[in-house]
Amino acid sequence: MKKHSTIANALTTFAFITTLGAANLATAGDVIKSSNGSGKSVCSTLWDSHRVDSHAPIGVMGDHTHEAGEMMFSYRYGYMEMGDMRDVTHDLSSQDLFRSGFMVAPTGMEMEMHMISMMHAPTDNLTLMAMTSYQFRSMDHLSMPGSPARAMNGTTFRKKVEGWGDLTLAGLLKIYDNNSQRVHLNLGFSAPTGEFNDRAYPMQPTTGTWDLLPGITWLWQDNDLSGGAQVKGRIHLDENEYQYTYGDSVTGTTWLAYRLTDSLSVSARLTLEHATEIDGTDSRITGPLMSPPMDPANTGGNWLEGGIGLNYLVPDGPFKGHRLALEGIIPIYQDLNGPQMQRDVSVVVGWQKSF
Ligand SMILES: [Cu+2]
Repeated sequence: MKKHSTIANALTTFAFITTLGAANLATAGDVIKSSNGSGKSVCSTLWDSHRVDSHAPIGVMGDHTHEAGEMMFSYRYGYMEMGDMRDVTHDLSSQDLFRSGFMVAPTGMEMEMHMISMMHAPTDNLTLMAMTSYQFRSMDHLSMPGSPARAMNGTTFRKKVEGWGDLTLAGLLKIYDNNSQRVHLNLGFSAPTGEFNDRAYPMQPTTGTWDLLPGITWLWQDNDLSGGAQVKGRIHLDENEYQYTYGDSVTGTTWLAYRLTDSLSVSARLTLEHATEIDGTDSRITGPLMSPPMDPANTGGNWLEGGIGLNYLVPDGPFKGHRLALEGIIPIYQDLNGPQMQRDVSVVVGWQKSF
């Protein structure tokens, strides 16, 4: 019961933020201001891609398109921490896991991603995007006290991996533009260029499969407010070299941004993600499942997260036009196919420059 009401609340909030944007446009759509007395630039209803808030919060990908001939380079650093184990919406302790037969309990995980991407617009309506990442993941474990397994008697240990992630290629196709609002389709796919390691499912920087990444993005601008909404999916088209397929997922994001000055905006975002569990089993895993992350059934779930961000556009000097952005993201609600590690805080920091 509680679970359903929480989802309902989340959806209501989600709808509320999106509607707020639409209502705001409806009331202030056609005003052309010559001065607003706050030191911010003159506003019109024409889309302004030089506004600091014309880019979404930095954790949102494929959010904007470019004008014909433009290029953009970007670098993002992402950090995510995961903590306590959870099954559905209940937290589980290491002792709970040992009691249910596992020999090893994960106690935390950290992920770091260095993401580089490039955008190029051959026309006003089509922007091409390429992105890849280099990732570090580490997981902490506690072995069961009194374990019969050698060297695993109540000890803690950390496993670390690193490697290249997959390559994402996308076409962002603008299908609607009335100056204050824009809509584009995200037509992307992911190629399995990343490297597998010898650890469990959550530690892999690659899906190992060709994935379709369809999506749609809506953007709007008003005098000092702006926002958008995006729905994106990930559909895995085949199975990877170890005979399994990560779960398909769909993510809905909506955000609002407020322009404090010409060079600084703040944002608030809500993201709801649903992923199904892994299909198949890693062919290298044989024998008993010592720890929950070794079980493909312990993947997928529903995550509702909220983010607060800052976008900064360098106004003058040698770095004029460079964009710097920061976003902190915290989980609001998680319903996991478990036992599975739950998300804690994430941070995304980024640099972008168009030419
Ligand atoms: Cu761009």
